[in-house]
Amino acid sequence: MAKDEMPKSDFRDAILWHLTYTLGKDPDHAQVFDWRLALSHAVRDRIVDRWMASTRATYRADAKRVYYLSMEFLIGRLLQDNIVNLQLADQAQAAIESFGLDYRDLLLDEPDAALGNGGLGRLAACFMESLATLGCPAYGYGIRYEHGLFRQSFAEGRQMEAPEDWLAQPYVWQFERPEARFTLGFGGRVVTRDGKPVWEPENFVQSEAYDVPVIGWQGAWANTLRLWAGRAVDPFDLGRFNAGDFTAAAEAEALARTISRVLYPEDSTEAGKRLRLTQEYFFSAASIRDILRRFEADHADLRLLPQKVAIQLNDTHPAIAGPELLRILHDERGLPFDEALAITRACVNYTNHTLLPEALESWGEGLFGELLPRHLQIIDRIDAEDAKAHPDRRNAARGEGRVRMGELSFILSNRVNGVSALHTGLMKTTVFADQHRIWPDRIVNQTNGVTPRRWLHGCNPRLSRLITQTIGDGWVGDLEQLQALEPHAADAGWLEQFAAVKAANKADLSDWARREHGLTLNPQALFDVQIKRIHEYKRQHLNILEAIALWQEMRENPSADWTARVKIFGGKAAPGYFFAKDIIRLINDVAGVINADAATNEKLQVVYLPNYNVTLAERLIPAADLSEQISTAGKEASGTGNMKFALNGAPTIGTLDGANVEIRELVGPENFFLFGLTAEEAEARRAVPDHAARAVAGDPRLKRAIEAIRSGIFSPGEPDRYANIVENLTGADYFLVASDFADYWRAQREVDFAYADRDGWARMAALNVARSGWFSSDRTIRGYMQDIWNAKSLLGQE
Ligand code: B1H
Repeated sequence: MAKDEMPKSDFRDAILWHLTYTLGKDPDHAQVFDWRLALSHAVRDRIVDRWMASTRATYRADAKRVYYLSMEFLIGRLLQDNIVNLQLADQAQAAIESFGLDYRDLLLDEPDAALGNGGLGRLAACFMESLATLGCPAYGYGIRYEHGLFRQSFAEGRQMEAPEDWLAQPYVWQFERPEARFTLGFGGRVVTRDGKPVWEPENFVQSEAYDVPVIGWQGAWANTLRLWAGRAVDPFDLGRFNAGDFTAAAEAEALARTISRVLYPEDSTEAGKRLRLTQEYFFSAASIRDILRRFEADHADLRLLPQKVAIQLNDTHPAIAGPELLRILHDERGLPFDEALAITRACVNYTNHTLLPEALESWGEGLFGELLPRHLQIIDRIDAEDAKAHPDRRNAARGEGRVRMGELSFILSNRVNGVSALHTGLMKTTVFADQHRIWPDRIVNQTNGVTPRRWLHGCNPRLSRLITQTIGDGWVGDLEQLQALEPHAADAGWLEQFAAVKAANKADLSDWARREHGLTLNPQALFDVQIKRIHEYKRQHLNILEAIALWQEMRENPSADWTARVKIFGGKAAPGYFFAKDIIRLINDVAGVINADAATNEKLQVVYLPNYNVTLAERLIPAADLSEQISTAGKEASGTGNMKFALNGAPTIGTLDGANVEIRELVGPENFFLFGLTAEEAEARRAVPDHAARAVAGDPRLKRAIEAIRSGIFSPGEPDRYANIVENLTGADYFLVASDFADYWRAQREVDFAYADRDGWARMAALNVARSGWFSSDRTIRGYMQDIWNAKSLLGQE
């Protein structure tokens, strides 16, 4: 094969061609890494034609475009996802195996792109895939962090953090766009010229674009994820270099690159740092300029903007996009303020993802005004206009010396949405009650969803095959078709096959855990999994307390008929969140003691897998028997892991929180292990004096478990190691761990009982699969298209 004979049709030849001419490698000396890149290039080629066709179709139709602005896109690995969506899996596997290589090894060689913290970032990635699947013309805008979320390891049970390095090797999925640069200003002052305010920034950086194509199911449509990187306007100061100051010569470039250097590892807390605000403005302003450039290429009348552009703010992190759009329309394009405000408001929408007070962004007006002086004036003017129209309005965007981003996003949005029914209801009665009274039509609900391509078809090939054999393959693009499985859940022969899939997935996980971590998991045991960020409201400490109590009871009563369990944990803590780090260490300490106890370790094991990420989730969820969704009611806005587990046949033990409520309604209360206070009861319980101390005193199991921690048996020689946790559990206990413990214990014993009936359990698990089709992010995106964006699918027009 010669270079000018680039093979189009034969996939095997295409891989060889790229290995040779793109990577310059002789097949005889190529490593897994080289083959993986060659395969990725061959796959990428097949995306590009469809990608261009989609872009052309959007131009041709002059269609409305959706712009999804998000600080985070937790995309994980893309090679398998792209292969799956192009339906190349069989060809790719055959080609790779014909070279004598292991196909899975190749897929796993790709770095896991962790440009996000958790649910919020993963949701954005699922949404991008569903937007493409549905043929909705859309762009994702975010930041091309050089370092994604840190890598986690444990040293003596403690979390250690190391920088993540996904860009240390070539990233095949990105296309650099050096021509799509914008120069962005920061700081400086606002002067008046010809009676008009003019912002004169003091510092400038450039935004450089990198595009990642996102291909939908069956390759019918592809959209663009555009990630911005910081670059200096003048990257190199030759004068300083010639004067001998070599480091200073490159200082501007180093500073500019700092903006997109690292993802803030906070999840559900607000960082409040100058660099964070700089990042937020940087990517929001670059995106707004790009959006306007694309619009103005074909339209002269800015009043048409709301017909052609829908902007979605993924939480408040890109909220400054609103004032930036308004500023450009008014200051730079010369529209009257009220018209610029009306246009902005008709384009922008805001998704709220949390009501936790510590997560609601606000900036000191000093810092804000230093960085964005003109935006501060614009925010004041918006507040003033609203005060005129609604004199009884409280909650201005600026007040008490701060700029509050939730309020700002709300008043600048056409629609504001929550991410589950319960959460949206709470928005109306708590954080946004005042706004809801004034604008009763603005808040709408869009319950989250997950893409079935990655979270069932891709990650669980055995279950995918069984489903397709049973009901055909239409479910991958239309997940509600899973309902057709329901009659089979009453068929003993089919249930046996279904149970065999889970058993095989568990065996795979056990093999991997032995290879990778030297662990021996009992594959007969119930795999009980809690994977998510570590946070007090998510209550990993409730789970580990139950493990301690169970262990104590097993020791006391060794001959009882215990259901064997493996409790599996995974998740990272924000580096500065010390309580969460204590919880990690406690789980690891407890695991050490329990797993070493020969009297119980056939019945109970505790395992904490390090460095939880998208790839590990794809491994664990198909192998899980039980899904732990045990947040304090009212605190988890939605959850999306909960949906992935149900879809993969793991029933939930959970509270009435977030989307758990909707999962329980859909799968049926008899297929869900409910426990705990409701959101309303939780609020009331907090007002009861000494609620935690009373709960502990009233529950001998809980008391004994806490005593064990206090005694130091899990921290020999250092009984005070967990004094903070113990004090919290018996004292303030804001997250009501003690109050919910007894009911959690009861529900867990119901799980034990139900799992002992293997046929009954398989039926319950199968019904979870059959009834979870509604949780596809395709359904969610259809909801946004209809209720929020007024956007149309262009499928069939490409
Ligand atoms: C969610 C966040 C979040 N809610 C601040 N809020 C961040 C807040 O870097 N920060 O400053 C990062 C993330 N993340 C999650 O969103 C909710 O807790 C989940 O319940 C929900 O499922 C998910 C997606 O809607």
